[in-house]
Amino acid sequence: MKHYTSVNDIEDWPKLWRTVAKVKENPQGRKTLGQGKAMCLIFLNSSLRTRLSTQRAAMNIGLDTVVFDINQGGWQLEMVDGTVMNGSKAEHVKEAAAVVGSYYNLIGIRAFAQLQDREEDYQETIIQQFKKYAGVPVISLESSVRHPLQSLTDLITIEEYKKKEKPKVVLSWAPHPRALPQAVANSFLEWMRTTDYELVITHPEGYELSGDFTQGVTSTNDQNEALQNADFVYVKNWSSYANYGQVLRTDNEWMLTWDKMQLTNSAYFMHCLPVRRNVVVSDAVIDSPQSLVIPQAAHRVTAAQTVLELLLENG
Ligand code: SN0
Repeated sequence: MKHYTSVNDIEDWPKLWRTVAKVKENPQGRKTLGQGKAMCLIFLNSSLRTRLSTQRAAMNIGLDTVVFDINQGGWQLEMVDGTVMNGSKAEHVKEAAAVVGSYYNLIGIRAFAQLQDREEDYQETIIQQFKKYAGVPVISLESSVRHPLQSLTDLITIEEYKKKEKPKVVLSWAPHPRALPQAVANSFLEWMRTTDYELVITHPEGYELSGDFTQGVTSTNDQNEALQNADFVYVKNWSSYANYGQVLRTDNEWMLTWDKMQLTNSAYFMHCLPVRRNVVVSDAVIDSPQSLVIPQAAHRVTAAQTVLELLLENG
């Protein structure tokens, strides 16, 4: 594996699963793999799980980390090649990425969608530019389009908790007061499509995701219908893709409640966190034994460590 920015970066699935199993069994099993090496985690946006789980994973394999909240103390980076830089941006990513790459063996970067210009966001410019200019492996810590560390976590969690070979997995939209990116949902679909699970997506009209991610996936605007016999319910808000970045409704009809959970096959509840209680999901659901949010979040370390090990093994 050369970079880790989407599901397509996985070259060897059997090896990935062998690594996941070893990391789960003994997280401290390869304490010297990262010795003498270091990773820089660059954040343009807030983080709790991604930052702390990646640092914890690095610790387990002896890899040093530095966190750089680039908005606090870094230069504003110009991302577009060929720009006349006479505005507010002091440094071009061409130099910045190359310099960080000369100091560190791995670079992680988080850059959320801006939700203003769809074409711009969907080019994933920041991650692409880092891949182009850093000269070292780049790990997405959530880009404008994807969140692959979260999706690997989700897959590991479903594999661990599933009670049948092909569980029914439902991705349900939920309300939220703010406009959120589509990255978690896009990425979840991209990863789930590599499995033979029964996958269903449900959302109100106007919340269709990009066809690149939903192609071939069963979709319905009837949440109750989707929830019938579900084994896993993955809830997430995203803003509109068609009316890009807009919040089309804020009523609570689509909140996941204990009543709705009764339609399912005693489904497990999943969410990437952070979650707005009693907006996205009711207390009764998230506080029930069917909620996986804490073990799911714990597997962020499993996923990050697996990815770091696979990248470091390459050289
Ligand atoms: C981010 C998102 O992409 O939806 C990160 C999820 C891992 N979530 C938020 O920004 C939530 C912010 C809020 O105000 O609830």
